Amino acid sequence: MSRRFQKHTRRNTRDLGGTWDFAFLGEVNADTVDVQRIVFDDRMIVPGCFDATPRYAGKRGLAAYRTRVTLGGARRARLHVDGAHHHATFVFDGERIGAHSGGFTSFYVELPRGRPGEHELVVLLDNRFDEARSPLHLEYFDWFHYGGLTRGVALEELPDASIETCEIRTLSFRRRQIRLELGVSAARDENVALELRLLGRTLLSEQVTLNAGTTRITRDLELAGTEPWSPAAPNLYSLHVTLGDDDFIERFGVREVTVEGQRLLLNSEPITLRGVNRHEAHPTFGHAVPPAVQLADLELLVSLGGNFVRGSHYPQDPQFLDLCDELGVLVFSEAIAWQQTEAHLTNETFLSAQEAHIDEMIAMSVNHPSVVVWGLLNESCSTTEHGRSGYARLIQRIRSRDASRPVTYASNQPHGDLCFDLADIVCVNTYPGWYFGDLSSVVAYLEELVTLLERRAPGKPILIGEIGAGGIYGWHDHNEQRWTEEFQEALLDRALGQLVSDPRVLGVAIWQLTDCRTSERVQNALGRPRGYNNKGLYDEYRRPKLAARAVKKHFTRG
Ligand code: ADA
Repeated sequence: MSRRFQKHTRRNTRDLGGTWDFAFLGEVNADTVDVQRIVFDDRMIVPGCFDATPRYAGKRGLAAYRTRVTLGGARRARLHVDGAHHHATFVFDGERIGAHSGGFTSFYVELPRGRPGEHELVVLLDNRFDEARSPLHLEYFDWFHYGGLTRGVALEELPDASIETCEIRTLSFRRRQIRLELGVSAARDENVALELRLLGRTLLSEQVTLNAGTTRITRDLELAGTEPWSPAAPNLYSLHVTLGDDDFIERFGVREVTVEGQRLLLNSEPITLRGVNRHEAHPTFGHAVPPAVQLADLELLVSLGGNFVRGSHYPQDPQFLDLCDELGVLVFSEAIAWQQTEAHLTNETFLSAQEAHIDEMIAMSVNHPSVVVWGLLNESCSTTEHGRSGYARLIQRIRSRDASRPVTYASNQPHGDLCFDLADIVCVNTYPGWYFGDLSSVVAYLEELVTLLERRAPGKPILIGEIGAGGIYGWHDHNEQRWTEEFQEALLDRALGQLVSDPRVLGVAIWQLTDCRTSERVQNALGRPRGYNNKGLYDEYRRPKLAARAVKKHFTRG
């Protein structure tokens, strides 16, 4: 919930983070449990993950979180929830008022109207695997699904006319021209004052007519005195929108991202992407990675000469994106998925859950200049006509919500993929020397792969979305045995040596920044010696492995 800038000065908001009452209920149904009879015999930190704490480590089931909220005189109040894992039911004074499925995105829960005073808020969180209830969190995925209120909760009290959405896109970086689109809701037809301020100056001040229900307000603005945002000069500006009694502050950058042939252009200049995949996970904190660790992750990346993060395989914390905006790190923001089958891609429950999740991802990240690419459906069924229909529908959903960024997906089927034409960037995950071939074949394989991709998807930029090898921290063997740090270093040295010097390649994201815990179904852990995905450049406590040295050598040379 904590952001790197203040979001409101008029709207009454309160961070509900802190210590909440807690009860682990286990095999209990959230729809039928008698909330009044829950015995809250423990406490839990929000934001946090209950199943990353020693007492509940690895437990799956229903958990109850309780706090008290005090409402003032406003008729309308709501919760702003930044990530609830992975199915949440909201109970206000004993009444079920809302539910949400799927973690890693922000959403709102309206509270009953016109009830000033103190109230009990209970959130029932279910981290069990249930394809009907939580279709976006499946047990076979190669990461550990933690449960909890991972990124915080805030209370907002809203006036009758309020700003629901605020989206800022650059129309022309040269003319410093942006388009502001506001989504406003009003209880009745009324005229209110709209004011826009930037850099201490009033850009616009006028009366606007709102209709009862929702109104869209669009204004194109030229921002004198601003400089474009880029990795080298990550200039950020805060636009303060005041509408009647409500307000909204949004931080943004003036920058354009376009694809031109095989190149990705930022403000008309070609850029190359040198980076890592990042799971938002930590052994002590689960998915609730604290800001200090988020910043350390970015500092590690930058110290290697990297400029790019693929948020694998779900939207990253808004505060992490704030830091990317500030540090000039480019982000591939990915909707949640992992090796979805044709059955998923033709299943209405899955597809509509994806659409809702895509909408939430875009709503929460659209104003981050660091986000330069949207992604979806990691390594899913892109090789059949039915699979393609799912890709087409979801890619279209992204484009309809935001046409200002290229769209891609990471394929692991370079030969048989049938969807490359649907994407703006061709992205392939590949593990030469690890899942197939040996060290000596890595360079030749990558050369052939890029040639194949150029043929199969002519004229599109080529991104290597994952490449890497396992390496267990502290395991050494100078014969370069698999799983040693030496092997991992040798493989990345060869792979990056080839990819960084190939002008046909837009970029590469190494698998992965740090090790992460994976599914408890160890039989699915792809022959790993522990229940961890040990392919990080850093171990799970962010200690560097030898491979970081090889990465730095190549990332800092071009
Ligand atoms: C895949 C997948 C990653 C991870 C990786 C691995 O390419 O996209 O999430 O599972 O393989 O470690 O095997």
